[in-house]
Amino acid sequence: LNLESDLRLALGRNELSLHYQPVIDVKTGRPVGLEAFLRWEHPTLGLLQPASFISLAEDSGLIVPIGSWVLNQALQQTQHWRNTLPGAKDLTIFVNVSVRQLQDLRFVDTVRDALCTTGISPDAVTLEITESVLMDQRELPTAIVQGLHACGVGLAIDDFGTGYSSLSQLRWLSADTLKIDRSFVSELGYKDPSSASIIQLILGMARVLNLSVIAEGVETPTQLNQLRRLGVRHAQGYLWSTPVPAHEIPKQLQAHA
Ligand code: G
Ligand code: G
Ligand code: MN
Ligand code: NA
Repeated sequence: LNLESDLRLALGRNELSLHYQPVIDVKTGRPVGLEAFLRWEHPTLGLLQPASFISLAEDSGLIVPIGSWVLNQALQQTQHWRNTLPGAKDLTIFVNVSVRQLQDLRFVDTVRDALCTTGISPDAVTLEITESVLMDQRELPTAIVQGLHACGVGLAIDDFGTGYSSLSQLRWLSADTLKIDRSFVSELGYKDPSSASIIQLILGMARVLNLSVIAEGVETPTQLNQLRRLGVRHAQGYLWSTPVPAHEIPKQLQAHA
């Protein structure tokens, strides 16, 4: 078994797919966006989660062609839903990108091409970058950050609160959205009030920097109520849905249309 040579063939063999998890407006309970998650249907190992192959894809450089496929697939699918499903015309899409993709100077062209080919509005698209990337700013070329802003797509900082980004780094990246790491959400409701304080701090910072906030990993009604009380407006998590295959999305969106 050589996972790397299998992954090299996976794209051409149509073994990759995307699952989608709704992002919910907690005031209305309606899905307003989707986050795309990569899956690999391996010929003998079955359905693989990204944890078992993303670092392989990054180390081998295969993340570049795979990431380009992810972007095109997610944007095309979302634009199709925006055009065909009732109540979905403003649906947004969140796409995870690895630092390895952001270091390839062709990445901005990949994004621009995907926007052109699919015709989706750049306002509807946000790229997620994990916070740890900001720890070393040299990892993220300024030309790419500027190029992405010029394309008009949004940038979100994923797993926020687990890395070490400074306010000046946040301002430099000029992100639009902070995604609160699910570790803070999962601790809500226990006796230790520190995760609620951290979430309050993140919300205050987001207000000052004019950023949107999404809470990740919401699993219980208690967590949702606490988040509402703290003033969180958008959330995602198993409370509403796990990431699901594309064919299940229309009925999820229509249930709320
Ligand atoms: O879907 P979840 O199962 O197991 O995802 C695990 C991790 O893999 C997450 O950190 C997520 O950001 C990352 N991931 C999921 N899909 C993609 C993708 O399409 N591209 C990249 N670069 N990372 C992804
Ligand atoms: O891209 P990111 O690193 O944020 O990936 C989020 C990961 O968390 C994915 O693997 C996704 O499947 C998973 N996830 C999404 N919602 C929940 C949840 O409510 N609880 C838990 N435990 N995991 C979740
Ligand atoms: Mn993410
Ligand atoms: Na995250």
